[in-house]
Amino acid sequence: TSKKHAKLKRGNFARLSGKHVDHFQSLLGSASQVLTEDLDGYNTDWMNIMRVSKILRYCNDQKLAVVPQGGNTGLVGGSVPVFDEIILSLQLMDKVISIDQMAGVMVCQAGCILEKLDEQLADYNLMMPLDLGSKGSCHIGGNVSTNAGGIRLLRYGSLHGSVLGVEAVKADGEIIDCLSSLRKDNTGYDVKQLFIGSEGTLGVVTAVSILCPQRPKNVSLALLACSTFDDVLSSLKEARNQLQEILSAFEVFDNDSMMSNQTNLKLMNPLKEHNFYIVVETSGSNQSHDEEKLNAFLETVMGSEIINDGIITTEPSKIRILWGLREKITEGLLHDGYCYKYDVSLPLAHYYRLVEDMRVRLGDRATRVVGYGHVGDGNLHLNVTAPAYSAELHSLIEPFIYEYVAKLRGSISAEHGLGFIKSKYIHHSKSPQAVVLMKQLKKLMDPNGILNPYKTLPHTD
Ligand code: FAD
Ligand code: S2G
Ligand code: ZN
Repeated sequence: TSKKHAKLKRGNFARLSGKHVDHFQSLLGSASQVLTEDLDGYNTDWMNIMRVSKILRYCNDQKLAVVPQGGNTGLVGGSVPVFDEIILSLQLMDKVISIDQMAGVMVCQAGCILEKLDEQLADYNLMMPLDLGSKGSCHIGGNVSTNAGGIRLLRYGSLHGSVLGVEAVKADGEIIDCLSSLRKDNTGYDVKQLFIGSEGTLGVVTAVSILCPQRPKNVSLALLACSTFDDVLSSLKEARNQLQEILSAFEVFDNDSMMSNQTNLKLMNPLKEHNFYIVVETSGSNQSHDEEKLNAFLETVMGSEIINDGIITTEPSKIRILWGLREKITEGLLHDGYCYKYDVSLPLAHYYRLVEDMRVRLGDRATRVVGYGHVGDGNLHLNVTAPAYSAELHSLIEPFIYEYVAKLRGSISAEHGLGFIKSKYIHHSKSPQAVVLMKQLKKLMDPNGILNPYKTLPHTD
């Protein structure tokens, strides 16, 4: 690993020894074979909050660096060691603690898988307030730690709003119990917010209390197509105006993304070829009311030729297929060879101009330059693919893209976090004073710096 990070010096952390492993085994008791044996099928909840606390206290005393790990689906290198840090997996802390159907609040352990939580909530007519393409593997603890966004943020907001409580363990083993389920509690600083989005650098999240919306009675999905990005924005404006509270997702992807789906994943484009495709999802409780609003919206956008083509369905299996065209873009692009991934927030007027400018800048050095994402949140996923990694192509993309975004006062990481690969670019989106304050908080909460070192905060200066 040190070759990978030639320039980066390993921090002065201890090296794991047999003495350390013996101690961990003494802490884990009968569960200790988990340390050496394959975790699959291991079905006893061997790790509880006290064990996490003892493990961290020991690591802190011994100056052993630790990487907290959830579903390992993060995209910025935050959940894997940089040198020889110990991985602290939460995957076996996967219990739902309570579901209050009346209040619409669920409390669960950090290692619960997002998709499984959503399935369990269905029995209570509730749902998770977030939905990501990685839902089959990502953990709620990882979602909270990355402040994950996803396709439902447009309707249900950020985890900074829907997470009501967090239980976490600090580097010294101290348990911070903020596992409230109250909607309103204005007593002092809202310290749980420190663990939301801090990517495992301030504490290990062990449990979450989260507000779960009512599960919609009917969902409709429209895949629309148009020629210009201005048409996309006009459709967004019209959707907000006419669909209002039933609008549950509004995603865009360009034809280059669609071509990658078709070529690399053999997915079918149900429409003719167009420059842009839009996924509009409505979720409501009254079928006829919802249909009336959706039809009025479609009449407006198709009638005024903003939209040239489209299909609509309420059939769950067809909805999944159409969502797949958007959610599988990530997977398809990897078939081109190497993928440079960027997840930025931009003012909507510049949202797609960056893709066009990047295409001109890279020319035929790139296989594909695609733009897709949560346009309703101003969040663009710009991906560049090539047959293999090339330092020359990389240097044409970075720092150009970060400077471009910074000039427009956008964010160089809208939802994926900074992790290891983007931490050094934090100054493009945060003021020097803010970065100093972050470092002071880190020093206060993790004085030995053992939690996820080299991540989130710049490790240069
Ligand atoms: P991991 O990858 O295991 O960890 C992520 C970070 O959180 C690391 O820094 C890790 O140290 C820390 N961490 C994990 N668990 C804990 C814990 N219990 N306590 C403290 N720190 C912890 N992200 C989005 O925001 N929106 C999307 O739409 C989206 N779509 C995706 C689609 C695909 C196909 C893929 C592969 C990824 C996508 N992601 C998306 C990125 C990723 O799924 C999210 O960042 C997710 O929240 C990571 O969860 P995880 O459990 O896999 O965390
Ligand atoms: C999405 C997933 C990862 C990527 O599809 O919304 O967040 O950047 C992304 O392709
Ligand atoms: Zn995304």
